[in-house]
Amino acid sequence: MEMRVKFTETAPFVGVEYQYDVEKILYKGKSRFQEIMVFENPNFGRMLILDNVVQITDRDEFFYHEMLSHVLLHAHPNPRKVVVIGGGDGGTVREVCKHPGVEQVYFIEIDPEVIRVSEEFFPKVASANKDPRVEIKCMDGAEFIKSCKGDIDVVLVDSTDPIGFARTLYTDNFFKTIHEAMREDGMFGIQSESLLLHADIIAEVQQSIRKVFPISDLITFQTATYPGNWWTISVGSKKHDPRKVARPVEVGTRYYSDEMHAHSFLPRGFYERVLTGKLGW
Ligand code: AG3
Repeated sequence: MEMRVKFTETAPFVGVEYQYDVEKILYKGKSRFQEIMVFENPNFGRMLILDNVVQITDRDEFFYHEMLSHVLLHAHPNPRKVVVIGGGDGGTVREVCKHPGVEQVYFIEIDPEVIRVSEEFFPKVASANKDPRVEIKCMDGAEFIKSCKGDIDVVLVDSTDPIGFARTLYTDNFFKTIHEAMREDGMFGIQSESLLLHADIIAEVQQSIRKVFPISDLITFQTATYPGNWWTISVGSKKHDPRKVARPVEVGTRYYSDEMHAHSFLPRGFYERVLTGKLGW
């Protein structure tokens, strides 16, 4: 019988485990912060794994990166300065760079090894790292945000799961510093796990955002390779309604569109139940 090598993800906070066939391990190493692995799977292509948790796959990374970037960048009428925290693979920065009006992108990733490995094994994902508008800084995102002077339009937090060193990115304090770092009509989005498996985490993040921002909301979309598959991005906004497309969609995308924008948000009644933790599961 043919023996297949398997990878079993150990994602935090969940009682299910996803398992993938490993065709070939392309990279395995340890940085100052975490274990990094890249392998090839017959369905998803190359997969990037940090501390045994799936971060991206060749096949479905675009859903996540497009939804994290374009919903807010189109709800904002004129985003010029954008901060991306985390997302060392470069996928979010690549999507942000599709907007010709964006003048500056601060790419803040704590672990330089993730950037290096992604540039080597995921060149299509890391393709905008050399864009002249992109400034890469390898440091703690919370520290960087503190140093901003209120001139940021959009902040996108593309973090690993909220444990370990990513935990500080999910606190009231961090949301407050984001609020201060942005202009009077700034907007921010942070990946906030699965609606089906982590409703408690989402409610907590949403309530923290509500304490700081007048407008909060939740973007949801599907992803094959994160547990629970129904994934979320929590949104805080100072002025603009994230549900409204503020300018024409002219960027080249595979999934996001103005029609998709309308489908990105939950019906308001259901959203209120998510926010108040009354989903009943
Ligand atoms: N950011 C992490 C998404 C969370 C994945 N969680 C999980 N599989 N349990 C993805 C980085 C993409 N730029």
